[in-house]
Amino acid sequence: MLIAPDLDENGDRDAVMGGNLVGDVSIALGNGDGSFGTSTTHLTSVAPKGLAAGDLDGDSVLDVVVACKSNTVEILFGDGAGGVANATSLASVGRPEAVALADHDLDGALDLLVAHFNWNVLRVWPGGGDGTFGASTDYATGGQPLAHST
Ligand SMILES: [Ca+2]
Ligand SMILES: [Ca+2]
Ligand SMILES: [Ca+2]
Repeated sequence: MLIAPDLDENGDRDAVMGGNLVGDVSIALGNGDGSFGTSTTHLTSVAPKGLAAGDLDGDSVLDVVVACKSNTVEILFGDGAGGVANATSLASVGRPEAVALADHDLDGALDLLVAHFNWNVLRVWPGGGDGTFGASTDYATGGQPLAHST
């Protein structure tokens, strides 16, 4: 999985990649000329699959959400300089695979939508807008959802 948000807000896209075996996320900052600088790596739970970027704590800096097959959803809060800090994690079950950020309940704060492959469930955590999440709600899906878009 690879996404390309502008994490350090310099106007060019950066690469965020999940490392399946070790359980990590690599961030390579774009140089603005099509090349990338040295990547930095952040450990996560094993088998990160889904990635999404959005501002979850209201500081106007993009944060990265990682759905790990080992039943956690991890939030890496961006520091605005291309790094991430103060990671937090939400426990889940049923092999989270795909993640999206959208304001599902239209309260102005991004919510976390996670498709679970083994469980046939879309689990939605309502975002508080300050980096916290409320109690999740589950929605039944078809068999083995791998990805969804908003
Ligand atoms: Ca950038
Ligand atoms: Ca943020
Ligand atoms: Ca919301």
